[in-house]
Amino acid sequence: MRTEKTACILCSRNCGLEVEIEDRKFTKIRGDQDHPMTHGYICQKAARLDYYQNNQDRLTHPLKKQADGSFAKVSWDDALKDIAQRLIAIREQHGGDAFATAGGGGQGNHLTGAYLSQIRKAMKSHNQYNSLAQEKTGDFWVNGRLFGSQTCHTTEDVELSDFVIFLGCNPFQSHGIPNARDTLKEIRKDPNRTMVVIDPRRTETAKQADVHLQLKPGTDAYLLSAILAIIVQEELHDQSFLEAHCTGFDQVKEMLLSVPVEEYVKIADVPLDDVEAVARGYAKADAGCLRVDLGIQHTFNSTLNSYFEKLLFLITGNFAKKGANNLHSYLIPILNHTDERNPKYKRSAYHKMFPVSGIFPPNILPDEILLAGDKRIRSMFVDSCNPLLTWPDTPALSKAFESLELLVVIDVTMTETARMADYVLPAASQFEKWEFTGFNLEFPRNAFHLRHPLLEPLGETLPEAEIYTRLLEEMGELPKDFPILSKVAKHEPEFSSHIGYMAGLAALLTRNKKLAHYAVSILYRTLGPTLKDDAAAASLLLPLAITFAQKYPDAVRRAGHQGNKLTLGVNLFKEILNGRSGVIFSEHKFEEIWSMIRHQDKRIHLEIPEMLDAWKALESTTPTNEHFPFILAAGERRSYNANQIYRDPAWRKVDRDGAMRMHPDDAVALNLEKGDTALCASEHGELQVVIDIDDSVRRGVVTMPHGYGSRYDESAPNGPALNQLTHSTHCDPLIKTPFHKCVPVNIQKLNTEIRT
Ligand SMILES: Nc1nc2c(c(=O)[nH]1)N[C@H]1C(S)=C(S)[C@@H](COP(=O)(O)OP(=O)(O)OC[C@H]3O[C@@H](n4cnc5c(=O)[nH]c(N)nc54)[C@H](O)[C@@H]3O)O[C@H]1N2
Ligand SMILES: Nc1nc2c(c(=O)[nH]1)N[C@H]1C(S)=C(S)[C@@H](COP(=O)(O)OP(=O)(O)OC[C@H]3O[C@@H](n4cnc5c(=O)[nH]c(N)nc54)[C@H](O)[C@@H]3O)O[C@H]1N2
Ligand code: SF4
Ligand SMILES: [Mo]
Repeated sequence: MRTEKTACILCSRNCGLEVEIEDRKFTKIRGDQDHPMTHGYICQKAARLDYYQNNQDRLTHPLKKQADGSFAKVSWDDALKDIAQRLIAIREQHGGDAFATAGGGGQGNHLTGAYLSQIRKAMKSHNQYNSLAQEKTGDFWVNGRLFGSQTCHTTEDVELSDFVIFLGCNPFQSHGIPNARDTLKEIRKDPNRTMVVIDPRRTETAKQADVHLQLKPGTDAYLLSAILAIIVQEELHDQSFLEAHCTGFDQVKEMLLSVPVEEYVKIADVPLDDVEAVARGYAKADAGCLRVDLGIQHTFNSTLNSYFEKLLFLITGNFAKKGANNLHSYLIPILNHTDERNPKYKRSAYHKMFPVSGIFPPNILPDEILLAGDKRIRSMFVDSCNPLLTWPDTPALSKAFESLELLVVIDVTMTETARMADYVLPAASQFEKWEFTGFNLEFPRNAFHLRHPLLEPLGETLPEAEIYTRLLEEMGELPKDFPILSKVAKHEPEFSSHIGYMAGLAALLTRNKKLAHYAVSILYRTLGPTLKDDAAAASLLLPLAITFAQKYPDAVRRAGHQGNKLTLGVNLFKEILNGRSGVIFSEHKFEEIWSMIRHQDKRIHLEIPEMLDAWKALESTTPTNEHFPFILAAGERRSYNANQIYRDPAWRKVDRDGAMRMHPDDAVALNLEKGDTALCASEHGELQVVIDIDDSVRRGVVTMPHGYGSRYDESAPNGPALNQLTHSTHCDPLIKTPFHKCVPVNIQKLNTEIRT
């Protein structure tokens, strides 16, 4: 038995863990007190982490689909050779955009994305599809316009705020903020702090709030414009902040002065007094803070909602200060800036859709495969993602994947998507290799946790770094060795801080521009073998740490790292490599935020013409009708779901069926009781569900959990496979993020069992 440090990989918080290991099993799991952000905090989900590691669906060797549909074991060499040849043939016959990738990292593994992106480069493809573009790209697009770059991402200082609004998020279950349950408890206990929740359900978070605005689903755009209007009509906006830091407020103000507040509040179906109290309280707070998530992003007007949300903290000056919303810096550059007004960013072939932050939305994918004719996507790599369950419109996506000439899935387990693949390549699990997350989105202090392997890779599994590097070599894109650079790396004395190596690498990439696309794999093959504890896959952190330290030397020094211009970044790299609980890498000052704004005038541009047009065109619609009278929130976060990361249903302590929550009055009207089975049908598909009676939901609204529906060990689906009900066209017209929280459905009782 031994004890090791690592982190939980089930949500973006990646809480630090201490695990006891016996015979490849995690026998005890507790929070790591030494983790610089989470300080020992964990939630109930982490305790059952071993199911991720050890389950029947774990892959152990490469598999190739046979003519009869079954899989046969193949060697890595044969698999990679054949895949390489087929990729080259597709690129030569149809051009690079016949290839696309899906995924590239889940909640805890972003190292793989850096290696996967090189395959897109090798294929000359722009087609990056990722789950972020079915939730957050509306937010990123708005950031691009407001701050000048889609990489300007906002974060929230909830812990130090005195007036927090949780808008369309349920941090008690979904986390998303540091040490969520402790943080919520502290706000609740403190009479000088206010918590507001805006959510159609009386969630676990709402139950702790001072004010809960239980709005009608999908009406956030009305409620938010009413709140903004009250603030401006009562002159509670921060004029001096707006004058000092923003442009375009006049156009926004003009719109706000004409908002019919009472009418809009009525549409949202919440008490006007409460709305006014929230507007006034937030505008007058010393440090108001807004935290949002899927509740506004997965519903009607999602991009406009993101715009309103940001206007709210900007017009009240709740920005760039303690306890408010802020920008942050990145050690791992997970987002790009791809402004659609710049023709250099290619659009998709069929929908002519533009990427946001470099990413295309899953909602257009079925059509880009099935309907784009000669320009269609013919081949895909899917890594750390299970689109067949998690992306909208399973029937359409399934048909599309069926038609691909080559589908390769890289995963740790056999998934619904993997079952459709021509090749399934087994990755070592996140506890069998070096890994990290790029979800380090905090300000002013930010931490990074490089996790070391705790176990040997299972069977023939390989880390993605090795899989993709070998594939590039097989494709003839990357020489098998770089003798001079390897020699420099090997013989450079420790005290020289990799200066000779970095100079050698820069010289190589300048001489051979094409190789610059593969810098990550070159680092892996040359610097990698010289790093202790076989940390080769993490060698890309050297240039990233150097770049970060050059950009923010003061923030790195404030975080406790030392060194001169040449050595500061290298020292940061070394501390990251050696730290087992994670390290603080930056400590910013609030005034540094202004230099993070990317507009040349360093101001925030409040006027976004597309959003003002969408605002003018706001039209109150009722999604339900006589055939589909209920609104289904398709994808709720609960105590025992964690995306599709676990496959063995035994991990769930409660809610094994992933029951549908329904208001007691609706249940009576449908003659349903707790535990009954019913048929839930949308216009596009149907699912059998188990009913739970719950008065936390509004009448006419039902909810089902995300993260169910997998066919573990080839068994029947475990709970609702929600995306059988969703459709790819039910999405934001501009950014194409799905309206999962607002799916019109009908519900019919199935069993006729008579109870006594
Ligand atoms: N337990 C658990 N935690 C998770 C995950 C998980 O699968 N399980 N997944 C992780 C991931 S990938 C993500 S993106 C986050 C998501 O985290 P959240 O967004 O916080 O989670 P959800 O429960 O999907 O949705 C949040 C809330 O939106 C509300 N809502 C529904 N419709 C509307 C509406 O029209 N307006 C408003 N204002 N609210 C609405 C719902 O009632 C719900 O309480 O969670 C992360 N954490
Ligand atoms: N209807 C509906 N659909 C939704 C949602 C919803 O609320 N409603 N939520 C959406 C949201 S917000 C998100 S973020 C997505 C999430 O959905 P996905 O992007 O599909 O991500 P995960 O479910 O986390 O899938 C992770 C996959 O990665 C694999 N994996 C784990 N570790 C590794 C590793 O080290 N290497 C490799 N190669 N693979 C690994 C797991 O086995 C699993 O198959 O789902 C979305 N889908
Ligand atoms: S699920 Fe999220 S909040 Fe819970 S322990 Fe894991 S990382 Fe932390
Ligand atoms: Mo997500």
